[in-house]
Amino acid sequence: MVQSKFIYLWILIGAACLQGCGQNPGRSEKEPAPYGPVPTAAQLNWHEMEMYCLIHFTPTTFQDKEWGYGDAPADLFNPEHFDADQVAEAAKAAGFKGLITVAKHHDGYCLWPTKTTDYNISQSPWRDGRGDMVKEFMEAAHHHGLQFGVYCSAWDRNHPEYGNEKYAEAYREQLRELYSNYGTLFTSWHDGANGGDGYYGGADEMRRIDRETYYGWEDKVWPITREMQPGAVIFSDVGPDIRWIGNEKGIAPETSWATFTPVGPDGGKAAPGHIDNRFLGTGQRDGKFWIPAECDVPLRPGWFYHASQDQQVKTPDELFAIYLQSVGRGAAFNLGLAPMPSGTLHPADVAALQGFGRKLSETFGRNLADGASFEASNIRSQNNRQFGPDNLLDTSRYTYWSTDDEVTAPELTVDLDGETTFDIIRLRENIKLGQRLDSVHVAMWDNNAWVPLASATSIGANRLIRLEHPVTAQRLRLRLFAPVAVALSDFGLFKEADAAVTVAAPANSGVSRANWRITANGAGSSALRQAIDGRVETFWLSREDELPQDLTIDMFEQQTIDGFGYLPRQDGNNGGMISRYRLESSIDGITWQPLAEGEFSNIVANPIEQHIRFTKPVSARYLRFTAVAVANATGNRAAVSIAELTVYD
Ligand code: FUL
Repeated sequence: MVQSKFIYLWILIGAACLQGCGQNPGRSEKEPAPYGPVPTAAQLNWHEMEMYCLIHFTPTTFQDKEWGYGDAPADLFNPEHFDADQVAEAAKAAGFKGLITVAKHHDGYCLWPTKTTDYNISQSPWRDGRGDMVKEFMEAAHHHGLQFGVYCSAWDRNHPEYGNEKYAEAYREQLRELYSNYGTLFTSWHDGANGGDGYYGGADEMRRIDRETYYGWEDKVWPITREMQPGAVIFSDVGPDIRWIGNEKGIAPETSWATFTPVGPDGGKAAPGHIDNRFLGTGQRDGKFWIPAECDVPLRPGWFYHASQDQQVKTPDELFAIYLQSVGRGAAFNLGLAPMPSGTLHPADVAALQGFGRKLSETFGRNLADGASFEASNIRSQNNRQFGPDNLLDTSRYTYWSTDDEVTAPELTVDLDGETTFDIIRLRENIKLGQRLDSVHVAMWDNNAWVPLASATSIGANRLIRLEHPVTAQRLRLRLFAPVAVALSDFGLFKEADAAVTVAAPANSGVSRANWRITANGAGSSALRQAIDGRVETFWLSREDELPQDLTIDMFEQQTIDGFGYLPRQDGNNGGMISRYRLESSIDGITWQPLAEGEFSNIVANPIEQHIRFTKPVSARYLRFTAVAVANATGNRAAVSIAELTVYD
């Protein structure tokens, strides 16, 4: 008995010593306790990737649309020069770390030989019906050292059983196939667009589903992903691993927390396409789960290739600005790539990607803070070097400077190795310990005083602070505020490099609108001028009225034209956006010829100019543009909004 007490005492002393004696204690006993939710291993991998591409290439490409209706003949898809390697190589050159292939988009066409539907690649003349495009993209990704992921649209406008349990099970089976045959996936990507009108095996009708319950996301779908692809993060607007930022511009708000609590629009359970979207962008400081954001944006205005957008490829500078506002705000940058019908990326796209890659590596290739010395107001565990500020300059995201638990507002002085000119400051936390910092304030020593330089909230995995102008300094000071001990893992200074190339000729701005007369619903030219004033920020909003509503344009003289553009309002509100249209032309304003009719797909998430290309040039003086349906309108009455109307010759 006495002996066992003695042994027990020694064990206690030993344990206490492990915690407090010596300079190299067991790390886990000394580390600050994690704060709030923390990322999983799959999420850590995703954070480290920072950027990846999403490839849209289906029969919809061949129809020159953004959303296929599900009625394209299966053999329409025939990319004669398909080259997955060219796509992967261009993505790699830009510094992207992964490729996601749209294995099936809303048109329902499967790019792999699935057993779940005949509407798939085996019905295509491509590779004599024996091809597997998902596999070719996967092999190309791996060949270039990129991780691979899949997007399989839940909404299927082709499947005859869409809306009933048979399709819901077929969808889950499609995921099982994709999870079985295409290696280790880094993500399974899902969007919120589901339910609406479609071909549905010829039924050609509207099918609404209960977005919360139909697919069985939580009970049936996510468990398949977890079991078959445990390393994959699941993306959708509600997570569960990665959330949508809430726009398709690629931009996160300045403050964007990785923590978030998904809630349905009614306050109940959330599901993809069924969410209270107020906090998608900012996240929530007290969010219950680690669900960081992804910013998705296409390289061109649309997600699919349209020859009419060849002049509108984003430039390396634009891509860089997006990078700063996505990756630089703790989110991921998901860039949409769209092969041409031939099966490769347009040369303008490749040039933009290469230029962006060069700009990124020239800017971030060297940390200008290298060689700096630090003085911290506090270092955890009596200046234990394991927690010292030198960790800020190694390349690990997980070694860090930390303070004692009670020190939650420390200060760090940085003496740079000589006068240094920079315009980007990088900060990172060791997110394995959660998102701890409330804010960081940076000042520079100038004229014998500390001058405020920049402040930031929501640091997390990566925060890039872009200064308005480059500054030159030798001493900087960081003041940090957190509810707990800090765990800062990185400090970097960079100077934005000049763009390596400029791309894109000016876009066609359309025929002159100077002498147009335009009338609608009793409203005359003056009220409607905002729809043709050349200013994208103004828009015309009609009175709420029965649909359809039309307007007439008198171009003053007869012209030969081959296209029409409708730009929806750009103020962030989606009221009055036209989702179905009709367009007619006339020479005398009395007899009218039908020109085009159809859908403006994805207009709410991506409110870009909707370009209607005529099958052949048309001679006309008058045009009648009819709003047949308005997005999100309930019932048959709606107001119609128009930022700009353009006619192309
Ligand atoms: C959206 C879809 O509706 C678009 O067509 C596109 O695929 C985009 C990436 O996601 O939700």
